[in-house]
Amino acid sequence: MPPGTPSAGGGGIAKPLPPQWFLRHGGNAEMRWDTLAGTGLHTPNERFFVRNHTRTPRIDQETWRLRVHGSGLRGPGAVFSLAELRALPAVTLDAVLECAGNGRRYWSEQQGTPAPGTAWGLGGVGMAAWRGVPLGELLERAGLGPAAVDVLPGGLDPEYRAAGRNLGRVRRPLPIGKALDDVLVAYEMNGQPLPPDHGGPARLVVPGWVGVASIKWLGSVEVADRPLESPWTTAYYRLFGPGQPAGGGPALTRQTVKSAFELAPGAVLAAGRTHRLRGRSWSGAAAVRAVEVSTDGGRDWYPAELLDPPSRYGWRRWAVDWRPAEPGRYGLRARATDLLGRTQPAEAPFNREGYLFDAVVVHPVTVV
Ligand SMILES: Nc1nc2c(c(=O)[nH]1)N[C@H]1C(S)=C(S)[C@@H](COP(=O)(O)O)O[C@H]1N2
Ligand SMILES: [Mo]
Repeated sequence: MPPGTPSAGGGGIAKPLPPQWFLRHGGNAEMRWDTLAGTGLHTPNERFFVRNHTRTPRIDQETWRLRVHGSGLRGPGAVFSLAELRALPAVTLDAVLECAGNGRRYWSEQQGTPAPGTAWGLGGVGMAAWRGVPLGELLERAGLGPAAVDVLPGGLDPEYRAAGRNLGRVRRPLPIGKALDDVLVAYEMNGQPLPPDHGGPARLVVPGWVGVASIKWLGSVEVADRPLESPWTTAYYRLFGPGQPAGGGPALTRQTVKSAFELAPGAVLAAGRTHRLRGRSWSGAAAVRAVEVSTDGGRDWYPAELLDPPSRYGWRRWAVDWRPAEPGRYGLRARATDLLGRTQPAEAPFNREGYLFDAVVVHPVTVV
């Protein structure tokens, strides 16, 4: 089928991007944390961040097909229409989706070691209820064989050009073990048909993994009896630099632990009053177990009140009361720990592309 025609939306994004909800980075849109308070546990679709390598394609739901093929299948494979997908047993899963570059700005702002690429604050993340068919179910129906090793989902958006080269359509392999574990082919987001900017009519959702694994506008899935690679596992989305093997680290998989305040950077708060500081924390590896907040430069830490039950792949909201006595500038800190004991360090080890910034972010506020 044709790749679809570009949409007319700003910077290739179809949905409106009101500045009170989004910060623009070229063709990407970052969610603003300061206006998230009161929106509920799930990020509303219209506020969800967008990360496009090129632009949001327009895809006709009637003619859209998902093709499953490759040497790891016993037969010729299978083709699914959207109606066929919707007729299969469905599951709904709360999962955070986060760009591996989320927080990249803090490599320079906080650690003095800038990294190239989109300068996301902490808004390259969102949490939705994804509904769809387990990828494993589709692979079984397509004739999954015992020799399958890797699975390569491919997008229908335009080919991606970088540094004068055409890298082809966005695609990124994942091991069969993960594919059969908890990966979804999602066609609904928060109870609505998957919006065009988020991969409609169907996308992959790879829970806990770097956002790039969750291929949007899914058109094909190759199942191979040998390891596969793509520029998104070789050139991008791996760690290069100090502490990494000479040729770079392995392809990124799980996300790290992070926390964000539902506050604007530089927010102004009144002295001598009690403020309810709110935020959210998440981890790619396990549910968040605890969140602590410091208002005095990281000397003392107080437990935040967790407002949601633990969620394997979702985030948890939290709140803590703060009564600043004295006017001045403060750096608020929030630090989460997950059920595996992973926590946020004071400093993140540098990597050249600036992925996986997981250090405690110092959130500046002014008390007057
Ligand atoms: N086909 C395709 N899939 C894609 C991308 C893309 O540009 N094309 N971007 C990836 C990246 S880097 C991220 S972080 C997420 C962003 O998903 P969202 O735009 O729905 O928030 O989609 C991933 N899937
Ligand atoms: Mo990303």
